[in-house]
Amino acid sequence: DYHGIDQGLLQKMAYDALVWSSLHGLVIGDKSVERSGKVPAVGLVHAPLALLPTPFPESQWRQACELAPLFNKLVDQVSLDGKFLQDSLSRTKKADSFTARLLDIHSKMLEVNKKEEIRLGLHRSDYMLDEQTKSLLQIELNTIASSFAGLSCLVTELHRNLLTHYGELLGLDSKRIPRNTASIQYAEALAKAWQEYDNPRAVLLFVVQPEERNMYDQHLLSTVLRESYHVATIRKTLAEIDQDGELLPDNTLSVDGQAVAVIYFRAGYTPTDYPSESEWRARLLMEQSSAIKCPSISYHLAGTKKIQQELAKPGILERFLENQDDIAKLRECFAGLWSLDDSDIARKAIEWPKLFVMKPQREGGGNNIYGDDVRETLLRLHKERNEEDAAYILMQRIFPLVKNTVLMRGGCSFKDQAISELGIFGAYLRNKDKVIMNDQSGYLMRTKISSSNEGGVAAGFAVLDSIYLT
Ligand code: GSH
Repeated sequence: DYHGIDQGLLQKMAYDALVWSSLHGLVIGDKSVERSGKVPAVGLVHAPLALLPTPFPESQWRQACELAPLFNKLVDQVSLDGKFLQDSLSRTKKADSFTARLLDIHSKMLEVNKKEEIRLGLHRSDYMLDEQTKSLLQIELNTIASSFAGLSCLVTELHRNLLTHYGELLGLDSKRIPRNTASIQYAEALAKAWQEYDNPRAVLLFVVQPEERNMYDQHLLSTVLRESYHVATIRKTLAEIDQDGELLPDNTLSVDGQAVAVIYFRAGYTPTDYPSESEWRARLLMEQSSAIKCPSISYHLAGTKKIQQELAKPGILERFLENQDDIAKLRECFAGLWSLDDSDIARKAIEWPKLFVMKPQREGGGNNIYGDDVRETLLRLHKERNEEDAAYILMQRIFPLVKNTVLMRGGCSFKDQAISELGIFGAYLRNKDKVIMNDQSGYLMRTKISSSNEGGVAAGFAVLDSIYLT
């Protein structure tokens, strides 16, 4: 319990943490500074962070790490079953125009029998530890724009550094914070994919949002790519790709006259990333190209909430995986997941809305429905009897341990009650039938005030954290 720590000591540590963050690039763009996000090194601020690491049981940590290669493989297998993706999402398509556009691109690729021979997945599976049962339960699996591989390593280093200096006073040992090499491993996966594409002149394309605050997390990866692998990166928005990109006769994607080997999406996961047809044209153009997409449209769809819910149904995992042990391990971390047309569950959720979360098919945080709003929304949807219910899934609400924490944002530290969510990064690379990488690649702990229902750091609700193994 970090609230018991002497005030003077806390202030000293907070000061050191801010200096360390500035010196080591644990920073994001400052939204209050106009040119921030457009020009590097202008308007930056330390990333929101927890001052000290959050305790986490070692066995559940290992369990989460072991699951990463299994999810990597599962996503790959699911992505190969175009009919499963289309059928499972067919009702969602009628209710959700964003998913419908993604499915249209997917159908087009099925029609022309597009083969993605080289497949790169950079996923992050997020978990919470249910306090009562101590079980590790999956919140979601991100298959597009999984953030913070870069900054999470820096938070780990910051916490180890603070414990090296203050650990004795606090009774904590820096070595109990596991090392985190997510940025190196993600850069390695991107570099290896680039090598598989086998065009030494081709570049790696980062697809970015026009206004991005998390650019240093992205630049950490491009820097490793350049320094360790001599791979050049270009950054473009979807609109710029529409303008500056073209397909050459052999399906090479060319942007500003440069061939692109790997397309790494750090945008394109949310409807607001597609304000006009131009952005959708860019998405289709990239999908049609021979470049390696991280993610391809089918990897993107395999990460939707609806597919997560379908995979949790009895007998579905067996269609994609053979090893019974692997299946059992995956199933163990599945929370209760239901579609709204399960009327028994819908009735239960109207009666006890606090035990459920309603989730739309959205990424990036800030979209879920909680508490009494669950009841109201369900009753409204029931009355209206249209297709809108298919836009949502219901998930069991998970109640993690609430703990006193010191959080830091905008240079200030404050104490509050908080809960945490552990993300495990995974990297997967396959060329035809050769699996080149299938690894767990580091972690991201995020902590948020327990009274807030929303989760994302990028969306402004949570802070970056690391774990202290117990
Ligand atoms: N565009 C930003 C970036 O590239 O870092 C944000 C992307 C984003 O929101 N990614 C989601 C995520 O990992 C997954 S789709 N969020 C973690 C968080 O914000 O805490």
